[in-house]
Amino acid sequence: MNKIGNRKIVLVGTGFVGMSMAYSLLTQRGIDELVLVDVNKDKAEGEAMDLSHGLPYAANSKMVIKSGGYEECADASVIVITAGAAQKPGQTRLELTAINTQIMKGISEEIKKSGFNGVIVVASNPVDIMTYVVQKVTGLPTNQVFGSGTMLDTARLRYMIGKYLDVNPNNVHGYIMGEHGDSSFISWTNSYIGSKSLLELLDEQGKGLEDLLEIYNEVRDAAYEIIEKKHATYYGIGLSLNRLVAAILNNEDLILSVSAYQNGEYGQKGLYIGVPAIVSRDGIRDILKLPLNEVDQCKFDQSCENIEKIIKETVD
Ligand code: 6V0
Repeated sequence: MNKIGNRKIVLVGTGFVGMSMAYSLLTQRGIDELVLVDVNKDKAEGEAMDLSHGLPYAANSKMVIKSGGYEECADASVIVITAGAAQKPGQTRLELTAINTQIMKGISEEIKKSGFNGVIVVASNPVDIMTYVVQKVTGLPTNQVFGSGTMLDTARLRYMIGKYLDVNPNNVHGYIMGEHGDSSFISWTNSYIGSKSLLELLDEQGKGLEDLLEIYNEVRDAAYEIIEKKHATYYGIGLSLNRLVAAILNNEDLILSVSAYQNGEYGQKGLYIGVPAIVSRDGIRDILKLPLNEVDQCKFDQSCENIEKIIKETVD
């Protein structure tokens, strides 16, 4: 049974990404306990001390923040995994696979031993593959394990389109789908500004498709560019994970583009990949099926093929 009642979160991996999320969790009211787990115990302990000292000014000043081991997972409601090696300049996410697969296996075995039965969110890269590994090893139902997928890419897209059209990014409805990586894509025909078709709006304003393609390229290359400039990306994903945790804890039924297990919704089965999905207390409640045109369906299938190939070569 899901133990959402106790509103306890375990974060595994207290690096840049994990701590960006942890810091932003302090802006939420609904969290009772946050436990930091890291192979580097001193780091986890130091981070817990540092964060705790901000509690008098946090949304919930009575939140308990501490470092600990995997036994803390037993009664947790959500585990977020951000452990692992990060992407180096010039390195693709997929090249990280071999190292991070081993790390995910070790962590998942410990989580399984604890008897955890809540929701696991994976952010470690390559996220679609790492989520697959975590689900396989923990043996938890596929809806209870999912990845941050293309949530960050979608946030970047909404931000950039919002700026381009001068509308609030909250009114930009469109999803980056596919692998969180080079083969991701956006279904423009399923993108809306408010309830108006994005393509119709552009047509009305005499704007061309080239601008959209440029925006997509910027979204796709954003991680590479940021890593080139500051060696890592973490605030965007930290806030994305913070939003995901809230959606789970508050049973929000919020539609987000995450790495969800495929049961044929888009014609593919047996892998995790970025699609819009309804996130609630039990993890993924359902996948939103968008009517993909032939070109987009081909892109989706190709992205799945890329992921499956890597899984066969490095994981299975
Ligand atoms: P980081 O700052 O090096 O932190 C990684 C942390 O993991 C360190 O504190 C390590 O000590 C810890 N760690 C390593 N092995 C283990 C283990 N076996 N058990 C527990 N802890 C361990 O990396 P950063 O925080 O920048 O990145 C973490 C992961 O997030 C990487 O795989 C990134 O590629 C990935 N990202 C995912 C994004 C997404 O959109 N999903 C976005 C950005 C980064």
